[in-house]
Amino acid sequence: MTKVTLRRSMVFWTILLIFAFTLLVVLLARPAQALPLLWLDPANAVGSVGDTVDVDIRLDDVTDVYAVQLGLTFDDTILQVVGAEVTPGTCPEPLFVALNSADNVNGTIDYAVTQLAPAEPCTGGVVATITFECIAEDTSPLNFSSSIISNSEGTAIPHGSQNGTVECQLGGFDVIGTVALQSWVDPSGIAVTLFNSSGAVADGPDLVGPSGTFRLRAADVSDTYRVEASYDRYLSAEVSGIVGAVGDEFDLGSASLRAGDINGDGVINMLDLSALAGNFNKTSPQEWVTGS
Ligand SMILES: [Ca+2]
Repeated sequence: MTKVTLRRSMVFWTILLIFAFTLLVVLLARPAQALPLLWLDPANAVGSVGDTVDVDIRLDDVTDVYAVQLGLTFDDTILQVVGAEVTPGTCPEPLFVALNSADNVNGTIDYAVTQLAPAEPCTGGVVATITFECIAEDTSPLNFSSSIISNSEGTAIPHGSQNGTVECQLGGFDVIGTVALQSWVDPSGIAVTLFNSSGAVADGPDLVGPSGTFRLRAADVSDTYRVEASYDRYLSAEVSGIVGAVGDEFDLGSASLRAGDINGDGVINMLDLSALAGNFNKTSPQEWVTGS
């Protein structure tokens, strides 16, 4: 091999190498083609127990859509689908709904829909809307179990899918406060109870500790509540007309129960006073006399 041939060969390989490198850079720099995406909006929905929460099934980054069939699973101990079916969306236009059912016992949703000629193919949007009712405080996964997207030629469109969750939080509001006993340092054991407007116990009775503080849960913001604090030999105290919005903290402040209801009949009168007066100046322990 002559020197000239060798030099030409080196030049050739160098050029080839530069070309290959440039090609690699160009290929890597090219933006990735977005795959059509089937997803849930919001991906992580939040609702209150006893209330409903809407989740859209969406299809985006797609063209030429004519039909969709999909399956979803959810936790039926946390969520129920209102009406046991979903609300059809706009893509595909629900011109023929082949399947629309939610199984609230097994936690499954099945939806199949297609457009009909001469409707033009759609280009993404809301496939359907699910209205859930939150029935327990917890987070349910919301997972695609299957999905087929078809174009106007009846050919499957490759796509990705993104699962989501629905979190059910306790609705309602907290009622807080502090209770004490007149002439006594330790309020431990005072019973604090929250009643709803029907007079039923909504929360408690909670027995307070040495701090005297309490926190009760009013679950229904449309209701009006009453709190009562009681302790043996003391007059009870109450606050009524308690209302609040979700997440509120209703502070009742502090209350001191009045001492002296010896016979526990809800009034301090001569009966209590005479019982007390009859024992005036006596000390413990008294003689153990049965029936006295
Ligand atoms: Ca009394």
